Amino acid sequence: HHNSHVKHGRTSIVHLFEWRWADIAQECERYLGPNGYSGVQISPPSENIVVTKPWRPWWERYQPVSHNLCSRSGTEQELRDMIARCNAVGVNIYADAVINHMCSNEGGEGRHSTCGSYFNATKEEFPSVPFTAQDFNDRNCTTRSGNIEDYQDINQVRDCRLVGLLDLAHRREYVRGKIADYMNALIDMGVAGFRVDACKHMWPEDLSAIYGRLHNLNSKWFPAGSKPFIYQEVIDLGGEPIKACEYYEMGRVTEFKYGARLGTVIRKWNGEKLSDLKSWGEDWGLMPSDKALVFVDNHDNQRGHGAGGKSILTFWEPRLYRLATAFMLAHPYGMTRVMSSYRWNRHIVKGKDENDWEGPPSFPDGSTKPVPVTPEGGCGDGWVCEHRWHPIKNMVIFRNVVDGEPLCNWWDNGSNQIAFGRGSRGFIVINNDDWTLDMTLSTGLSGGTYCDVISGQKEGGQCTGKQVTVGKDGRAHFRISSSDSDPFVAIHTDSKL
Ligand code: AAO
Repeated sequence: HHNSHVKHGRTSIVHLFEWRWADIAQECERYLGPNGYSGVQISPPSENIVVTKPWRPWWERYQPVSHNLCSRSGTEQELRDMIARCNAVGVNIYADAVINHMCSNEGGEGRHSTCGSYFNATKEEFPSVPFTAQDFNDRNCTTRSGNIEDYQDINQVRDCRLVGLLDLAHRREYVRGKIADYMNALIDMGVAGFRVDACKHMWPEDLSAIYGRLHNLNSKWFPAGSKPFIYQEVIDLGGEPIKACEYYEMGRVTEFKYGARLGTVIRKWNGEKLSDLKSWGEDWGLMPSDKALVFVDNHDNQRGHGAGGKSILTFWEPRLYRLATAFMLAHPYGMTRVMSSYRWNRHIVKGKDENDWEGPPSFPDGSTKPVPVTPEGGCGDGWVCEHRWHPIKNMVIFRNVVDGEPLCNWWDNGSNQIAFGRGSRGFIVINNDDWTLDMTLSTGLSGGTYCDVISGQKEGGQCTGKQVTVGKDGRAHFRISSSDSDPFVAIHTDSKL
């Protein structure tokens, strides 16, 4: 389950958090395919509880009540159409699979669900699956509250309820079968794989049994015999007995240290500096590169959920965020995921965001708004679309161009100015100091004039931004003011004029 089945040498996926299926289909065709994104992580497609207190929070989608495929993102038909259209332009779909639990024990009884299915959370009855009380872990959980109370106790973490969410008993063959059926329905529709939610809270052997039941990918779009790509959400910042490495064998794993540490360096906290990144990767205690799914922020830690803490950079700090994302996309470590967010009424009181629950831009009836594209190519109506920001889009392309090339020609000033290349195909220079960078550096590129893809790009043989002249000796002069709106420059073989 480690092969991501990316097409055309593409390398980066984008999480289109809370987007409607109809919008994702259009985005694949008009933007993601043409700009070299390899895939999309979609929000959970399964039917979930409707929460009205608070009003339709984004997190209601992490409380399934059945495996029916209707949600705020759209109907099953729209989901199917989106998967086919994205596959047709070589953009893979990875579904967020919430399989650890069903809804909260306080979810009540009725049809307050996104397809109107009946359920009874108090009695643990979900007839649309069906799951009944015997399919849950209550008997295996030893805490008084029935919830996870201590992350130092492995049994609690895996057999008790995560924040009150009814915890499925994956040891049961029946439960494994139902979950596999759900994932197989998506595979047959054409998804390329899954982000599996809350894996820390499931026993690796149970997950392995479930993955073992999965179909091969749909041969309409993927080579016969392809297994679904799987990346597992495990938060391991150290300090807990459950380790990310328990999950490596079964697929990739989210590397939460990545954004936390990178954010600290770029903010220059604790005296850390960009030049420290010379040894970025396993030497920093990060997991092996071929196991890691990496990101600057995710849908949880951009709003204070999950883990990572205050150092996490997000679109709310756009200048540093672009710099962090550019570094991530230039550096060979890990498989990269770009976040694409919506704005909410962030309101931090005593360090806590009181509106961290707010759902996507929506109409008064609770339905999600479409994503309008502005004439400038950005997004409106509260959708941030970081994946369309010029430097981020162009660094996704950079990563494709330099794919497989080693990091080389590292240079730093011992402070916050760094540069490095990727074989003979690309070179990036970053200035996060408070003074101008003015240096002649070895780029590894062949002689010629290149267009900087950060301040502009090559269009019809012309450069709309800064030009960089690389001499026959591979050396080029760079000057980056610390007050540039984006204090970094990147060139690659496809940006040669
Ligand atoms: C909502 C309400 C709750 C309510 C519940 C049930 O917010 O108040 O009790 O409904 O009615 C999302 C939201 C939740 C929401 C849930 C269900 O984030 O707020 O609950 O939907 O609607 C743990 C898990 C990790 C999980 C993360 C949020 O291990 O899997 O919590 N992420 C995924 C999804 C997420 C989703 C779910 C799972 C559930 O991405 O969107 O929840 O489907 C420690 C542990 C981590 C733990 C965090 C947070 O982290 O290590 O495992 O993550 O705490 O509890 C330092 C440490 C670091 C530590 C951190 C925070 O940094 O080094 O390890 O402090 O303490």
